[in-house]
Amino acid sequence: MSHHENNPVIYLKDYLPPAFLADKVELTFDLYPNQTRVKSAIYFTRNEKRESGLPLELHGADLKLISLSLDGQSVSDDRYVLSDDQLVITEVPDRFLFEAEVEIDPANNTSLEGLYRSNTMFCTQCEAEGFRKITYYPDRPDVMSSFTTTVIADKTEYPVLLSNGNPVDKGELDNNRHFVTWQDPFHKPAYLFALVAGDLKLVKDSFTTMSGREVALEIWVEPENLSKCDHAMLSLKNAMKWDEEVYGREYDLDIYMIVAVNDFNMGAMENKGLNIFNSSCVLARADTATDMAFQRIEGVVAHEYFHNWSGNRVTCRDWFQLSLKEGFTVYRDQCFSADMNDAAVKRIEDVSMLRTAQFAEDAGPTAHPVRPDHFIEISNFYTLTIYEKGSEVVRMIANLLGPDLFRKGSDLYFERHDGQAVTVEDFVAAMSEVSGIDFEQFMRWYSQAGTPQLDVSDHYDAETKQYHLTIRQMTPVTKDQQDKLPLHIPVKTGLLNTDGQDIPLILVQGEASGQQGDTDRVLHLREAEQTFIFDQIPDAPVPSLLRGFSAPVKLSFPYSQQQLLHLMRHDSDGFNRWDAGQRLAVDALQTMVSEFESGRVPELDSGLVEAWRNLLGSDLSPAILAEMLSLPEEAYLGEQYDVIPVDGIHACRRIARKTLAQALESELRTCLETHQLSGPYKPDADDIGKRRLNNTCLSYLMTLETAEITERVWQQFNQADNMTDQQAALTMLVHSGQDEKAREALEQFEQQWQQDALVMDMWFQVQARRPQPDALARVKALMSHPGFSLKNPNKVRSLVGAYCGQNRVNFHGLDGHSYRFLADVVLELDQMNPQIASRLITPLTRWQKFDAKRQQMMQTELQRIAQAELSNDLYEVISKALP
Ligand code: B3K
Ligand code: ZN
Repeated sequence: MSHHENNPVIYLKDYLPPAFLADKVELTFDLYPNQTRVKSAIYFTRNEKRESGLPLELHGADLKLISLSLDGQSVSDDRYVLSDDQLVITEVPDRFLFEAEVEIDPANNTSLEGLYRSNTMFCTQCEAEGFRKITYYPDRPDVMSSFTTTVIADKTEYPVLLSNGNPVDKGELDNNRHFVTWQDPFHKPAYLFALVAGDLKLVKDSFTTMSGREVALEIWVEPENLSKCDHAMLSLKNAMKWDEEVYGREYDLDIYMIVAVNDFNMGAMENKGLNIFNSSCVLARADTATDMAFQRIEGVVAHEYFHNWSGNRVTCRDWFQLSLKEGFTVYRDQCFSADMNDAAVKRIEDVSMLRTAQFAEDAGPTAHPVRPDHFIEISNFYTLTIYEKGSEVVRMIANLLGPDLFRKGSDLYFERHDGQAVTVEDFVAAMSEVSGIDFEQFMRWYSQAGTPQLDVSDHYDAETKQYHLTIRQMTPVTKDQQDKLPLHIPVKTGLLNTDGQDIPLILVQGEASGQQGDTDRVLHLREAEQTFIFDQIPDAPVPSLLRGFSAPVKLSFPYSQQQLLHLMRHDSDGFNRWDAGQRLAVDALQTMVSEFESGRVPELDSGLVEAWRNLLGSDLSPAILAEMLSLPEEAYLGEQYDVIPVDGIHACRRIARKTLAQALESELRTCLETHQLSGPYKPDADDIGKRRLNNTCLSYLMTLETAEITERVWQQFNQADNMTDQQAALTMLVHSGQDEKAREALEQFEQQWQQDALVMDMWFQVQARRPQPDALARVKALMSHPGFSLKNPNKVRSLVGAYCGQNRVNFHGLDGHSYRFLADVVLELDQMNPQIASRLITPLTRWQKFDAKRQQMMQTELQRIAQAELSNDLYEVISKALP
């Protein structure tokens, strides 16, 4: 564990090109669990972009140096300096061959970074700075090289030996060992290096690219998972085709491999030609995985595949540019999923997540711009801001250019920078060049943190038939930045007449994309305050603002209930139709929360009940209807307050659900009967929508707590042929007040699924989220369950993460026990896996949003953590979060 005082802040402004470039790298791994030997041969050339005479500086961590030579001569002790994280060799020539041998200990590597063991296999995770735990190397993304890798291991225990590129040699060795040599001709940074060794089984397919080349597609898994790979394989083929059609991008190697690993810090990793996946993001079968899991797998498989161009062929100059590959690739995977499924539903899901979690991050102590300008530990910057807000920034660029110019821009970017490590400026320059659009002001989206707030007001002049929209923008101060400047914000706008039809828009003041007379226009907001004037508007319209969520901002407009109902019913923009309903629900729930806080009995506005009744009688698609019937989540409601009334939100949302169920019981039952599914399970958009709608209706009805509904849910739990319905029923039973039924269901589920780690994750999660007050005791008890392990990130997330992050009413219990619990777990975890520890702590860092008593208890725990010897990761987060 390194101490923070040794690990200074790194600044973007200090960037310098590398002193040496690597032309060619040859690696040999002799794999043993505790004593793996890594031999490296690296051909270095001095970089002309830097001054002459600089020493060779290589990164290295947790390595035991065995031997070192330059051009075949061993290096004497006085020519190099070895520290905890570096090897520095002075007086080296301009070109030379560097050779080293090191020893590492994969079996004791619990950080899951570098080379480590997961069950009985060896695997790697190098992004961002994990390669330095494998051998000495300039571990920075702007050093790109070809790699040849030889893997040697026991033939019986590790029959399968994989690395990047194409296999070029293999053979038998003494002592029951064998080897395979892999060659990756594409120059890549070390963070894209990968190696896997294990007793794995193969699911094989192939894809013919648009130029007619055949690519072998391989998914490698543990034997018991062979039946769970079909969906990932189909998703991969769809993604390959989509990237050819939509971006003109073709795959480049002859083989594309995916390996499923149980112990993995994130979702997956885009290593060149050898993606390594968290098993939760590859494995799915109808009876074991929910619809949500199926869709996540489709998205993640595509995301990693799309990185082959946006990330691998064109990579980042330095880690400050992380969103260059991540924001762009998330945008690409979101568009792909929208094309494969229901686009409006996909947008609703993505925006919900952004508005709940990313907005909270952007307002909290770890707020940072899409391109940060400093960090202590880069692993802390794989955030919702880099990924999701980064994607929104690319989406805004795409919307400003339109599809044809955006494609021209991406073509130019990929062609111009193929094989290079580049910056956000290079991406935006390509977009600007093909469109002639000036992005100077827009670039502030990359440098300014915080969620902009738009306050909109309107005025209709019956005399001139003109309609005025005045928009004010303000970005709140964030912990990292005091001064905020106005942004260039695309506000896609429509106006509805009294019949609910879109009015042709003739703009006579203000800048907008599109043609005069179009029914929606993208208004270009640039000033702190600006008025847009529309001409020839026959009657006072209802504005539909920020259609499709055209910018990642909070927008307020003094809508009346009537206006929101009008939008809910008629808006031609599916996203805004949903959003109007959410605004209506937020208003109603906020009213209830004030009643609750002032000791009155909260009552749900009858206007909302009628709106929901109308929804149930409408002809909306099941998927959209399910979204529209769902009340905003507690976390989103919390975001509407400066001080979150945790208990009020929880209580009122429950009351509101029950009120709706009582008032709309017969409509909900009819809806349930109308959308029954038949035939075998299919994870397509239609069936997913129907299952979602049925389970939404059923969970409303479950609040009535009648024996008949409970029996119905119990039957679904028992008889479902798919995990979506089984898991939904389990959740309804466990979260209802009927403890006996809950216990029975959990026992049965455990009996049925105890052999399946991924299904058991759901079993842990459903209990972690249980609203009853016994939740913390249960979570603590479950940590001793044989299926739980603090070393496995999926388990930690399912139990501790789900409890602290999603069970708000219990986590924020006024006894403060949960705060202490989280601090204890994080301190223990930090010793093993700093990346997971520093993520898990998030809920405690958000103390600003709670009342004085809770604030004080949360701060006490943060201070207690700060007293300990911490990893860099946790130290950085704690030091930002402390008052
Ligand atoms: N690029 C990886 C994330 C690596 C995280 C390292 N701490 C997954 C992805 O975004 O595709
Ligand atoms: Zn990514």
